[in-house]
Amino acid sequence: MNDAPVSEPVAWTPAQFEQELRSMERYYHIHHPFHVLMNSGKLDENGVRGWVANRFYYQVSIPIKDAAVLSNCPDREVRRQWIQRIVDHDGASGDEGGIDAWLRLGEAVGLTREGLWSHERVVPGVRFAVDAYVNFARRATWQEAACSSLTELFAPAIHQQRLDRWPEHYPWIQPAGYAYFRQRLREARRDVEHGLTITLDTFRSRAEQQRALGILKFKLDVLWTMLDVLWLAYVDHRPPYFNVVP
Ligand code: AHQ
Repeated sequence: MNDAPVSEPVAWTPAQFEQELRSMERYYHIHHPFHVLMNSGKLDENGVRGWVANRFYYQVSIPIKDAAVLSNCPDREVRRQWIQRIVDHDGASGDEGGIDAWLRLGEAVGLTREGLWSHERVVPGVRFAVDAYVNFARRATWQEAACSSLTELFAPAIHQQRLDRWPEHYPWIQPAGYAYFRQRLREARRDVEHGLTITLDTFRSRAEQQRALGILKFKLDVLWTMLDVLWLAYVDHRPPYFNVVP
């Protein structure tokens, strides 16, 4: 019986680790059938409005998530950078921020601000997925939560795809609604640089690096699951309880 200790696999170099993180793009929700349908112009108006209203719940949850990261982080330098994410969404004097831009997207697709804030269109599965992300950030270490935000490595492509395709596919959407996707192109790239530095610096052993991949997969699952339930509601026209209530 060979009782030599099983040696842990060698850690990836930072470049190899970054490549492994980027290889998770194959699970990104740009590939979900809902996004494929929406970004090829095949979603009806109610489906687009439903997506905007459900994603609003995600958008207003992001600053709460980022405040949880800050509350867990003892490093002033990290907090000084991370706090910008809250300002990007909540806005500050003179800049209404991403949440207001998303409200303008809502108005551009024919929704009202009051309706968006009421969350009346949010389906339970979207709420559960988003709340799982916020609660993860509350109980995880700030470095683990930073790692989970790295789905934004892949976000510029999906924002650009909307900007490139939606005006032609959905001419009924007021162009003012696209401001959010444009501003997010810039913000996502800046945020990812910070999140990637934290992740590459924190997760050093191979076991820690594998854990980081698992954390990223959890967040990819959050995004994918949101679209699973939106497919049921807006493509299959089987919203929750469709068969038991008139
Ligand atoms: O608009 C998005 C946004 O503000 C964020 C914050 C970031 C995070 O902290 O997890 N993730 C994220 C994402 C936004 N938009 C999504 C989209 O498809 O429009 C992509 C999403 C992400 O990739 O995590």
